[in-house]
Amino acid sequence: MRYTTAGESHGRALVAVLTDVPAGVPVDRVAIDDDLARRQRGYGRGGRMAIEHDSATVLSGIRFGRTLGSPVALLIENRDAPNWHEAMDPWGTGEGVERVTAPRPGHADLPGCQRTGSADARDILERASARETAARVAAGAVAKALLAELGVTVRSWVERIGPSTTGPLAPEAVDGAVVEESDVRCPDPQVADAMRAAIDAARSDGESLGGVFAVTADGLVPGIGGYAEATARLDARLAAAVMSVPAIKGVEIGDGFACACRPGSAVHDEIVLDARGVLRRSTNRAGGIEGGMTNGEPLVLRAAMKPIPTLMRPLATVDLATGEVADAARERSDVCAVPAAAVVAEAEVALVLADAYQDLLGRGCLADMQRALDAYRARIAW
Ligand code: EPS
Repeated sequence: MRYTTAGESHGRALVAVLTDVPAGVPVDRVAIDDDLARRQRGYGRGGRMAIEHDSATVLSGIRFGRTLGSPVALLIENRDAPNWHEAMDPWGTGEGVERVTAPRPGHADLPGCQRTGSADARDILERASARETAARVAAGAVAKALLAELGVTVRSWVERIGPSTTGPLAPEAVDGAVVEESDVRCPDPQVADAMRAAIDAARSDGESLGGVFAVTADGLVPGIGGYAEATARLDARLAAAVMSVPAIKGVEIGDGFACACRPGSAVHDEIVLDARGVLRRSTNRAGGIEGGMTNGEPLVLRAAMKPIPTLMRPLATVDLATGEVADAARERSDVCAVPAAAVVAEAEVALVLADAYQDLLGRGCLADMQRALDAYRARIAW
């Protein structure tokens, strides 16, 4: 399955369209809206989150709670839109609407204006805004529904916000219920306190903060992805998908960058037969991927998010209208959106995994995919 989205941050609505969706997948509307709510939560979010109560309306592709095999279109209304009617009017003249001409360092503002020839960074920032990721989360919830039927679950947690970190955690050491209760998605309550304090300090300093989150998937069969073609490699597909989330500057799988400074014997995971006679690994430094394919261990992916570029104590810029030195534009924004980005990355990971499962098991309907999965498991035998 593949998706595209449409919508500006302060336009009427966001839309996600998913194509190549297998028929017969049970989809729970509550699960979609739960994921949308999880994306909205998080200590350090801005005023917009008090306005929005994101909920997906199904426009097509789902009937009686099951996918039809036709494109699934999902609509999320922007409750803030009426406050921006003049600024975003598709048919207005724009007269009297203030332009954004002081591009923010680190934002899409300047390269976007250069690319498009626009003299108003609002033309760019409306779409570059992470508001768009709500549509991705709705699409990702459909991918998660397919994966659940294939025995795969995707979850996330936050390991670092600014200076406060737990260090890397293994999936089995992370209690999912604790993460879901935490407003910073951190499983360690003491580190979570330090994260909140760091966000408070950043807010009062007019600063913003980034961090590191982990996404993991359990229940994967070996061999998902591919080694024969560059475009089939699962690690490459996952990295591209997660890097497409605004503000993500780095992605690693398993021990990632740390592997570069260890000898091979301290990097690779020995192959063992477990008590049930299943081929496993004694460790999971590879993060569940070898040679561009799953190896049957949990997928472990980490991503680094930079601090949001909108600063209430702004950096210097050049005003595009006057050529004069200026303070960068201030827009209402978040101090920290790392917990939200983790939920968005879950969606991206789910969409890639669902598509890679379809590559192996077929694309027509869920029942055929499940039969193919049973046969595949039986053939692997161990
Ligand atoms: C966001 C909505 C936005 C911001 C944030 C993410 O709302 P507004 O711009 O109306 O305050 O809170 O946007 C950004 C971080 C960004 O880079 O633009 C959301 O729904 O996630």
